[in-house]
Amino acid sequence: MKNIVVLISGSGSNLQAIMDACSQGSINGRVVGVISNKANAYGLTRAENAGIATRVLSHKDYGDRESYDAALVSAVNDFAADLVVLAGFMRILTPVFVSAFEGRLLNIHPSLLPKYKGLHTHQRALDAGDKEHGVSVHFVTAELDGGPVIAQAKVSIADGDDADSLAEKIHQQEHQLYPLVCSWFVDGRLQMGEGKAWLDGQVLPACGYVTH
Ligand code: NHR
Ligand code: GAR
Repeated sequence: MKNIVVLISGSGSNLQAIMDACSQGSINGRVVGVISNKANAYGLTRAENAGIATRVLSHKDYGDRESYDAALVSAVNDFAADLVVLAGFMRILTPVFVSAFEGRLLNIHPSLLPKYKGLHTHQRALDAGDKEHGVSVHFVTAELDGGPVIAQAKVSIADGDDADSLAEKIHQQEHQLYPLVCSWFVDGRLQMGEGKAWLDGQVLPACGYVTH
């Protein structure tokens, strides 16, 4: 059984999908700890309801990003993590954190990377007049939203869609895609090497494994 630690800042619906996939046996692992930088994140309640240990580490209690990240490294290590999953975690991580877990650190980002790195992706896709949008799971590197993409799922943008309706469509895809990628990792099928993502010994294309 592999130990998964999930970092959140908010609702934790992706955390829920991963916990559910672990209890159903579709991920060969268990969520051993959930860490939030926000004390009021609803995802903490989800974890408590599932009997999973939680920790709040507020970035406001640290003088700079590096000292926050050092505390975060030791919190994750307290859980003996094999895999670290960012699921709506909203703090940019410095190399202090990234280098401690590189190659076993994943993020889900609500855009078809390399489009729309950073925040407010749904509104930016709408403002650009895009006809499709989507979600990417990638290995986290020091470059924000710049690590190798593992998998993407697309959604179509219809007339009348707004940022909220897009967020909802994206969430539905995320809840399928993120547990799938986590299962690949804990089964030893997924690696990062030479700056690329590898699945079953094959380099994945730049847009990752594409569903749909
Ligand atoms: N850290 C590194 N080094 N690399 C990545 O790819 C990361 C990362 C940390 C978080 C998630 C990311 C996303 O998927 C993520 C990927 C937060 C911000 C941000 O600007 C940007 C991207 C992501 C997460 N955060 C502000 C900050 O100053 C705070 C914003 C807030 O609190 O609302 O850290 O989109
Ligand atoms: C997800 O849509 C995720 O892609 C996005 O936040 C949402 C979290 O939802 N991540 C980011 O924007 C990272 N900057 P959740 O808390 O319900 O899992």
